[in-house]
Amino acid sequence: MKKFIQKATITGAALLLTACVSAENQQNDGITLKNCAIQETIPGAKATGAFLTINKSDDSQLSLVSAKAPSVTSHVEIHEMVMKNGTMKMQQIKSYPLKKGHNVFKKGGFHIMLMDMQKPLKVGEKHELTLLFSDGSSKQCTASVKSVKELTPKGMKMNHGKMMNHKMQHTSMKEGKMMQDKMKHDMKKEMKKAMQDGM
Ligand SMILES: [Cu+2]
Repeated sequence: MKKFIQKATITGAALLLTACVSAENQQNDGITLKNCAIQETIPGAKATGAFLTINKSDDSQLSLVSAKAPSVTSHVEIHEMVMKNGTMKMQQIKSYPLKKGHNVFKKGGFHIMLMDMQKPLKVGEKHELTLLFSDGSSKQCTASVKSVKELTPKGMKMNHGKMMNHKMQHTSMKEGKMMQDKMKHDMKKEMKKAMQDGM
């Protein structure tokens, strides 16, 4: 009997160990990647954006922590677009908490940034994109290189208007119209620059 318990314990420990090991670098079954795409490189730019929809099927806590695109570059970051002093800027984030359902990475919003690229990407090329998650698992998709036009959301301009209105609600009435005009101007400039950088 004692021997049996010992054996059972060892088997249990071995199973646990196997489970831990296989969680590392395992394909995450709760995650589905859709519409994987990379924007063509704009002449002169060394960076471009990668976009996709990450669908999470369960309520588990999971974050996107990094991404890889070895055939494009070794320098990949996760970016968000933020309003700073009335202008739109993109900045790196360490992780992106995934909600249940669709998590959309698109132009003008959260995106994967491919940086320090050695050669330009042309429409029609395909590159492997690997996403790495907080539990050590990963998921891969094949991203097609698409044109700037194809990847720009149709309602993008409208969304910016919405964002601006939201910001205005937090601004005192005094600062009013002047700031709104300045913001419009700066945002146009920043968005233009960001687009040139590949966003
Ligand atoms: Cu970016």
